[in-house]
Amino acid sequence: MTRDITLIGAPVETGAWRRGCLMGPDALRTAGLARALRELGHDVTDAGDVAPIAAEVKPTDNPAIRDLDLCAGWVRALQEAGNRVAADATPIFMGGDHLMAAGTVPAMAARAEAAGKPLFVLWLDAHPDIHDFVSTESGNLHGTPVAYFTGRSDFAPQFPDLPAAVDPANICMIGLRSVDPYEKAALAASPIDVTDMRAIDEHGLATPLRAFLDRVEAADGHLHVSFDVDFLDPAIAPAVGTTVPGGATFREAHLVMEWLHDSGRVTSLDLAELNPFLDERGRTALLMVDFVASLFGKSVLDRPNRS
Ligand code: B3U
Ligand code: MN
Ligand code: MN
Repeated sequence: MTRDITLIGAPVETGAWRRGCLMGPDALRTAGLARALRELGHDVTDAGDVAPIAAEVKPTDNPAIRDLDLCAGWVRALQEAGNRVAADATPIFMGGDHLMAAGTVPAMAARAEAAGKPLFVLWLDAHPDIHDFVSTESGNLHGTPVAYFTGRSDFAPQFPDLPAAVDPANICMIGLRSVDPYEKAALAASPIDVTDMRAIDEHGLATPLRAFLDRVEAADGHLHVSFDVDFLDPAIAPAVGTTVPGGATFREAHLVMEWLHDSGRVTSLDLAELNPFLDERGRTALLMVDFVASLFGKSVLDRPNRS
């Protein structure tokens, strides 16, 4: 299937403690993202980078929170950029730290709602990013997008009112291995489908991912994939500020991408947390391009789609 793919740069870095994610979109461009997708037959447009909307927002009661004004401006700008994506286009949002998902996911939820479909979210990450303004201890707002876009916590008036919330029952998280106590309790009380690394070691990725993709199919849903580089093991993907040992292997991640392709369900993608300042000769950026190629149809052999 040939797609209209729009690349949208989201060089937000104020959600993370370490600087450098600002360079993420350009590193993905340099690593040949557009070329790899064109070689697979897709139509690719690079829409350039989004810029934050200048904002001055009411301070919160949590003094730990960093760069709130800039973060709020990014969330607003990325929602507006997401709202401009055509109904039949497949956007790839090139981050940027994971705060980007507070902009991209609500826009994709609104787009799905306009099409009369539910939005499902596959969250590939070492972290659940389900903190809020009150619970975050680090103050890094890349740890908060899931609580925002599910409507679980109140982010008003600093972040925009949600155009459409994502039903937590439609979220599947795979790869978790760094979960704060508050987040543990939040997940226990939520219908979010969680597969941590222990479950992957015990049963593999196949069962939870296939079950989730079957649900997306049965509901005829849209599927947004939010891919945090730290989903991967730091041995293969060092260019990320928050490395957590024991992540997905090269083969596991490729298999996830291939199944996502075979499902035909992916309608939008975030590439989050790539920090090129921490990379080694561009290897993480090149690896991410390779995974995206798998997601959009690159395969070793031609084989009939699995059901
Ligand atoms: N949960 C921690 C750590 C973290 C979340 N997301 C990333 N790191 N990348 C926090 O700071 O909220
Ligand atoms: Mn994340
Ligand atoms: Mn993470």
